[in-house]
Amino acid sequence: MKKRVFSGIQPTGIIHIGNYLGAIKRWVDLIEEYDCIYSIVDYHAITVSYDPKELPIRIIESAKILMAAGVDPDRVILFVQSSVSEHTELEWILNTITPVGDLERMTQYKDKRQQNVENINTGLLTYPVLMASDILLYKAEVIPVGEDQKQHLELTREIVRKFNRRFGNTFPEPQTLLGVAPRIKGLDGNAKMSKSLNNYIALIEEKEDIWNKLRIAVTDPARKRRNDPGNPEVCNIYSLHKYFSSEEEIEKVNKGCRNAEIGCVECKKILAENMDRVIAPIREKKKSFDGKENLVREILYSGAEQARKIAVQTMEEVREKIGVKF
Ligand code: AQP
Repeated sequence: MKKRVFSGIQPTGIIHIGNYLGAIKRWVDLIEEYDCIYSIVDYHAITVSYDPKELPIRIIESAKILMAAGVDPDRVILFVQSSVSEHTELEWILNTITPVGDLERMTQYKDKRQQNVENINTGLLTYPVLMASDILLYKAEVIPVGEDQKQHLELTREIVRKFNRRFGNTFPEPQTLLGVAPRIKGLDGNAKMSKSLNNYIALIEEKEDIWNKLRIAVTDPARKRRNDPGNPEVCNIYSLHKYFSSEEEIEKVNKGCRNAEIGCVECKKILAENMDRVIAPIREKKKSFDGKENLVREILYSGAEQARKIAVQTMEEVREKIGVKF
């Protein structure tokens, strides 16, 4: 029996290279060895302000990008969270064993509170409980995510221990599997690359846009002029080279920056070329799904059907264990 993997992504319609290197690339690498379930987690996305007319479009766009990046629906279950109502059902039950204090301590909740002062809703607080139910509904054991989700997974393990102690052994403790780059910084060179901060390069960015964004990206702030030597260790462009450029090029820009042989523009040009080499096939494949929205919908419906079969079984067991089956 293969171990089960679960992970999710919010349907913002944009997947950036942080999401890709932090999680999605791992999703794809795991397909061969594991039984993988991947979800477009729309109920997570409605905790912040959004346009209900746009959301269905974003769901489909996200599915197209995931498939273009290698999430093959013939080999994994790919579905939309809200299509399987057991997610929210299990969440309610898990809510009853999750201390409010634990949720209030979550870093993401504290950040989102500040970013959404006009709407600090309960969903922001209970987000990690829904995430726990996403995972536990499928009894997943391996969870590929970026570093920002580590704390939520620790809480999921805590919820598992509590549930199993109280109601008998039911769920395995899921393990966090960090991506190849657990925390990609945004083009501001400071914050996490993030859609809401608009400091990202999209996974389907056009070549000229990759350059336009990199051109103005922050480098070593102490390197004021072309002839100043720079420090690659504090330069975000250098850290991005590590994921897109060859060993020789990384060495070349490292040395060239330190002795001012290479300027930031040249360094960025090399990165832009290499980045485009990775992004171009994904971008083109994504375009091949454009106009085929009905096909994408069918894929997601069929994924939901497969996911539901597992979810229903888990909920049968959970209902019996917590004493509401009579
Ligand atoms: N900068 C990042 N570096 C590494 N991994 C990252 N992830 C997100 N940003 C980075 C990982 O991508 C997966 C899917 O993320 P999500 O859908 O939960 O979105 P997010 O983390 O909320 O991404 P954003 O861009 O920061 O969205 P907004 O701005 O809307 O909040 C997760 O595994 C995540 O760890």
